[in-house]
Amino acid sequence: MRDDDPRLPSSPGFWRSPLRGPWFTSVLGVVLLVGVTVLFVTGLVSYAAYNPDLARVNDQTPDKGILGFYLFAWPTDPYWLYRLTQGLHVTLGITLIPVLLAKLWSVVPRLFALPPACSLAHALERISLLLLVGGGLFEFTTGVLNVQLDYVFPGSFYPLHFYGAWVFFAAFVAHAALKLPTAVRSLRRRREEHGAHGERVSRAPEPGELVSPRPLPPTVSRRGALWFVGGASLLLLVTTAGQSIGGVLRRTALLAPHGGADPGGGPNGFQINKTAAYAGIDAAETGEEAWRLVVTGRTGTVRLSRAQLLRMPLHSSALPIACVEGWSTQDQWWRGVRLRDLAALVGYDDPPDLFVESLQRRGAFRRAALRANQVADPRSLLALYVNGEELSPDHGHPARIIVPAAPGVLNTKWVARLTFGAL
Ligand SMILES: Nc1nc2c(c(=O)[nH]1)N[C@H]1C(S)=C(S)[C@@H](COP(=O)(O)O)O[C@H]1N2
Ligand SMILES: [Mo]
Repeated sequence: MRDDDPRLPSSPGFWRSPLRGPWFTSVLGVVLLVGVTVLFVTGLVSYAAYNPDLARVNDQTPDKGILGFYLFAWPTDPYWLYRLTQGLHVTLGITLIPVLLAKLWSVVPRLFALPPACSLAHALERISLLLLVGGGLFEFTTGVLNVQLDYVFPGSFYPLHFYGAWVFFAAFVAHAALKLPTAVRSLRRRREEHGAHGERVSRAPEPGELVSPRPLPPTVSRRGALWFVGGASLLLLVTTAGQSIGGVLRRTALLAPHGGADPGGGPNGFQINKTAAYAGIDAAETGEEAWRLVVTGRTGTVRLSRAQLLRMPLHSSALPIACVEGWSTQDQWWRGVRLRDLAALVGYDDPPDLFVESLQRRGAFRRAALRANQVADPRSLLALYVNGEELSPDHGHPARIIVPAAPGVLNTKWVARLTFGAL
């Protein structure tokens, strides 16, 4: 068998699409260069929003070590910050899927090229490509599975997606640095082939290894193929973005997950993540008789009934819920007791960090840690009402946390216990 036997994928003659070529690959590459960079940055930023460095409960990524070098105290302003960063992260990630697939398709002959390596430098380059392609597929797959299938890797999604992101992005930077000059050259060359009004001036065949030596007759132009990829991305965009915008546009989010719990209408009629039934919340524990909020701090522990909480000063704030999965609600009017007033009750004029525990006995999100700046914000509440009505069981009755700009997962529902300063 010879190396150039066109029946073998290792032979350039095996690959016959007339679309493959440096221009096609470069256009897709430049789109990904911008897109993946935005994904990486919004991903890191959204990770910081979890307070992963605050306590083991929020995040179990072990030994993130120097990879956590950039972590910072997530602000509470603007109050829609996480809604923006995570909406962008998820929506852009989904929108880029066709571009990623087209890019991989456009270079697939390279994957089979033999010999596997002709020099050490070449071997290193091919290993970096393995990390690039593997890392890219891994990040996109885990991201989509997490959004669509509701945490298939319970608890372990964060470390997987986080470590994967660093591997992928490191390989991505190396690849971009190596290939950008070639990409720019082939894009420029293509432009020079077109006159001032876009008419074709010359049609020299494109050089480069990606071009098939024995192409089949074209059924679509390269430009047409790009329109097709762009159209697929656009379709994903318009069927996804609605979940982050919320309100009536949520209905356009055909690809949004969680058709499951229908929030119904009325004041509590907005997106529900986990229902009370799912979380195993027993109505007997949440009733006026049984439920007590246990607040612990410097001066000891106090137990408050709902009636006692209602005698404290009540405040309102308009805040959204924005989930890591990319969906958000529009602003809802929450009413309840300020977290900093509860901190003052147990001896803190200057609120410290806060550890929140729910009535829920199992499940990843039954507890969360909030940072002092989040507790101190006057809009941060232990909410008892939403939009003028008592919280529904599914939205966390009798009381839930709501904090500006925080990821939904920190807005603990069915709160049972608040521990200030214990972190
Ligand atoms: N106790 C408890 N609180 C919880 C959760 C949970 O599963 N259990 N889910 C969190 C997540 S991931 C989100 S996005 C929000 C969703 O709030 P909602 O269902 O009222 O929209 O609640 C948060 N609070
Ligand atoms: Mo969430």
